[in-house]
Amino acid sequence: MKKIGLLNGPNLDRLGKREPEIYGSDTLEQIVENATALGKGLGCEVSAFQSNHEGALIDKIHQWADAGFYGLIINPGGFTHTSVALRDAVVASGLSTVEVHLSNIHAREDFRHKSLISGIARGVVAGMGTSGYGFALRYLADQN
Ligand code: DHK
Repeated sequence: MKKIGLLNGPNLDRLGKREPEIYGSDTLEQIVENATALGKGLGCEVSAFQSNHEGALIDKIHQWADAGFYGLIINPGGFTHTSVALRDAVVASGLSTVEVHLSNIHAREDFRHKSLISGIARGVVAGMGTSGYGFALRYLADQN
């Protein structure tokens, strides 16, 4: 079984309540449930973690790398646009990484157009709502 980490950053624990017109009405719990079930069907074991704290996200990436994970699906939330440290952790992990955003960050405020993660990710999905997590998982499941 390929091990895949599903990492969600700040404020994504508020999904379902937070600006549903932008982020949709699904909760993070539903997203994790769906990804776990889809992963099983694709031969992947999905482990999920969310934190509002940069260091906790970085520690989890290190742990998953040390535990022999294959891939990482990451929605870094607001840290997308600010965190060199999170980018460095992803690079150091060697995990095959797909960046996911629920919203189309390129169609929003200028400060959201720049991602520090995109340049080191294998792929990026933005603006496809919660389906984006499924697309990322299918991609990672297909890779050798
Ligand atoms: C989620 C956030 O929390 C924002 O800070 C990003 C991203 C966009 C999303 O679309 O999932 O700018």
